[in-house]
Amino acid sequence: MVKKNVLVTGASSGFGEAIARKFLSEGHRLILVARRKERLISLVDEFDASDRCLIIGLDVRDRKKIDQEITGLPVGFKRVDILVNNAGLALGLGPAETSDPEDWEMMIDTNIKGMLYFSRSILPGMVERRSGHIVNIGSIAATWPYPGGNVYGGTKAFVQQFSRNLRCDLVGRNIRVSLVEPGMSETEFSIVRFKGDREKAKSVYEKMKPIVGEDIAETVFWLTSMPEHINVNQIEIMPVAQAWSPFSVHRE
Ligand code: NDP
Ligand code: 8X3
Repeated sequence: MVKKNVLVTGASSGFGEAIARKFLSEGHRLILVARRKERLISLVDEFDASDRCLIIGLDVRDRKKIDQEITGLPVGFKRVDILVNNAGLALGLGPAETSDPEDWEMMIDTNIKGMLYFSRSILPGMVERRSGHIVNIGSIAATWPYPGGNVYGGTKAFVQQFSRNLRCDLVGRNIRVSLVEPGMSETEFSIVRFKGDREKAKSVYEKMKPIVGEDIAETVFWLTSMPEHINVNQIEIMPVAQAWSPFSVHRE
């Protein structure tokens, strides 16, 4: 495989970290983005890969900073071949009427706007070069509602529709867009959702085998390695132990 420049948002943990590890182990050049810069530094040190990695510590809600960083990418990293829009989070699992509107804003600003800002900043270069691949990390929550999923599910439905619409915009320009929609996966996701309550987070994956970061990293690596005339549009992945429920019916 030709060595590529791969930008991964949310590379400090979970899927993003696993995706970064996979591409690093395959010899690619990485642009690693997250707020916890120290974790990105440790990852690069572990691979002894400072010559083929660029670390960008930022909050994906900060559009100006994203534009500044992408405009100022150093020689060697200017051409982003693969953008993985992965940074995201869920906050809370309560019903809408008691949810914290600040949590809603945080999810909307991170999961939706962060993805938009990075895509908008990187797309002109891809369009000019007539080459590139955007991989968006959505969720099963985009399609399958569950109690307490409200705004999180809404943000991932946006990710799903944006990914499909982007394909329409980009047809004929030789740029690929793929959407990966995982189900239950043990990362730091539930620790964040339950605001640091590690016991509660652990109980989500009790007595079942969840997806892990490496599973999603393999998927992203596979779909970006497909022949250039192939676009994997959308892929939904669940643990074998997870499936849909019947509709809930309230009876008086
Ligand atoms: P983690 O909490 O382990 O990782 C989330 C990553 O996103 C971290 O690297 C974090 O970095 C980064 N991030 C969060 N907010 C921001 C921000 N404002 N600016 C920059 N980076 C940010 O969770 P996952 O790996 O599970 O989550 C990755 C993606 O996968 C998310 O979009 C999530 O919605 C999605 N997903 C998760 C599933 C699951 O069950 N785990 C299932 C389906 C989808 P830092 O805090 O250092 O900034
Ligand atoms: C995370 C998976 O089912 O907790 O996107 O919403 S779920």
